Amino acid sequence: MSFERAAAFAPINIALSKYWGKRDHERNLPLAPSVSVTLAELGTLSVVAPSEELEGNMMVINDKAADAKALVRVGRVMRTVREMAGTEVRAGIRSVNTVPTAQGLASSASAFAALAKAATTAYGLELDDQELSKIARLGSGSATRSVHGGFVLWRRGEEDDGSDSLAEQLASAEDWPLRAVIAHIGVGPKKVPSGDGMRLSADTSPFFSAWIDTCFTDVAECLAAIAARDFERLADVTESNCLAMHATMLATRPGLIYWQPATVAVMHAVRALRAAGHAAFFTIDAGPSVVVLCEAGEVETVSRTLGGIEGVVKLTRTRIGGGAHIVPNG
Ligand code: 2P0
Repeated sequence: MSFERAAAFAPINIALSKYWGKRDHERNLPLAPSVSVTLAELGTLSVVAPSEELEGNMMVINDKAADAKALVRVGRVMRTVREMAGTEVRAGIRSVNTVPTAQGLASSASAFAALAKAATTAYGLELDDQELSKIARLGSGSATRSVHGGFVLWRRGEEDDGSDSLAEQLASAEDWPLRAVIAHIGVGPKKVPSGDGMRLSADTSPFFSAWIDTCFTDVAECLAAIAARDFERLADVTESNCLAMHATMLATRPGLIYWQPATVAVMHAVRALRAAGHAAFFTIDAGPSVVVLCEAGEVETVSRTLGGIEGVVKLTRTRIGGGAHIVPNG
């Protein structure tokens, strides 16, 4: 069998109802379902080139050799792809991010969705996007959702082998063309990787089981809001789910404090905008930066407001976009 080099791009996604807790740390199986939107433009380009001459996978991330932790995750994805393709042939892999790594904007989500798409294509596998999302999940939980564009549900699944823990699209970017303004609040790489933070929260946060229960009702609320294109309803559930996750993080021992003063200032500013009739709401992942989702007509007002907040170092405006895709000649 011959294999061919393939390049794929995948975007980042931002969760509306979040993933913070695993039932299986090897397979990245979540304790609860989650819902996200896929953002346009920011993401990862991954190039996979199978070669008979390689004895192991070679991996370069942003022009540097991948570290041991990244290689373990990449190895899980590549081993599964090789098994499905029925080959021992290894590959050279290059990954380039257009989003700062480890700042609470999900670069591992785009990286592993792009890797899954490029690797399955390079090894000649023809998978639909739900099957592809399961392979992306082996690298990083949130990557499950970046395979699809638009609004996405990652099902918890019941099976121990993860065969039913996959992502599906709920609505496309065209169905509900919201915009996003990202307020970058930079303080360098986060100290606790998400997987370690989740384990610590599960072990020590007194709110953890209530948090997981909340996710099931919040996901149902997100599905209803998205089906009805009900902005207010989506705003309310997204902000409260984000705050419930951070309450759980804060109550972890030792406390996981991802916010900076500017993070809190942005939340208050967005709340004030909404109270004044502007269609905008916030959400925050495991880092200080804030993603504000808004209607297209509000981008200018939101940008002006966030740009005036001390500690916001950069704004990125973007749209909701499509999912992982092959880049011809990439
Ligand atoms: C999310 N986060 O739903 C949540 C919100 C961070 C806060 O998914 O260990 O990097 O690779 O499965 O996917 C970050 O977790 O963790 C994450 P792993 P991942 O987007």
